[in-house]
Amino acid sequence: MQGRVLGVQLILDTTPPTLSNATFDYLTAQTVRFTFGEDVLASLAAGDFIVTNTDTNVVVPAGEFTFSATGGSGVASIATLTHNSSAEILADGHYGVAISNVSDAAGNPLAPTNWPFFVLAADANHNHTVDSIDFNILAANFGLAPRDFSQGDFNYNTTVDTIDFNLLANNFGKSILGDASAIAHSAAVAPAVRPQTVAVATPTVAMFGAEPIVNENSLDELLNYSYGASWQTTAAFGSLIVI
Ligand SMILES: [Ca+2]
Ligand SMILES: [Ca+2]
Ligand SMILES: [Ca+2]
Repeated sequence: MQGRVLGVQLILDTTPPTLSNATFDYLTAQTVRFTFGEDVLASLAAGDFIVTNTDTNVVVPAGEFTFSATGGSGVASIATLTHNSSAEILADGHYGVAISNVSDAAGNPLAPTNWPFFVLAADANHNHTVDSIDFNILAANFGLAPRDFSQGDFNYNTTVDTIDFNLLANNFGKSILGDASAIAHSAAVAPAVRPQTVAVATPTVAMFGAEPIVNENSLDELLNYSYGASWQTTAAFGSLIVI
């Protein structure tokens, strides 16, 4: 009886993993989510992801995030970092997530990767600018719960209230453009009039107009429209918005 030689085909994986998708999920928390092109689960750890405010070059402390990873053999791995609710919400600005020490089962490393995103409080529709569109969204949801960021819950406590109102008032007219080079421009076009945060009052739904505010309204027009005769000046508005 002749022996048989069984053929064994070795398939060597020499292809490094890729980052196939990345998102900043901002609706109910501030979460960055990364999907890789293949299984890299065994290599994933919280320390592989460093979040830096690229406007200030300050690293967000790792302890402010909760890390998780899912996947398995033959499955694309997903890593998420969720900014903890116990920490202040991430400050407005541009951010980059540096990803390192990620590799597939064969040891092929992910090329050094830095993924950018931006944070702008009260930008309900996430279009880089806080304007009357966002104001109308907040007004339509004021006093309601549960709501998410796109509905005016800008501090992630599920309720749209004066805290969210103040975040919007403080950022009204502010833009954060898509890349760091735009920051100077953004600052240059910031409105001269900014509400002050000095006194205490509680806006109610009744204070908001029933009709949408058109986008070309100035801040003063918007505030007069919203608050009527009792709130004719920006100064009066300023006295309204503080917690
Ligand atoms: Ca591979
Ligand atoms: Ca907006
Ligand atoms: Ca809220």
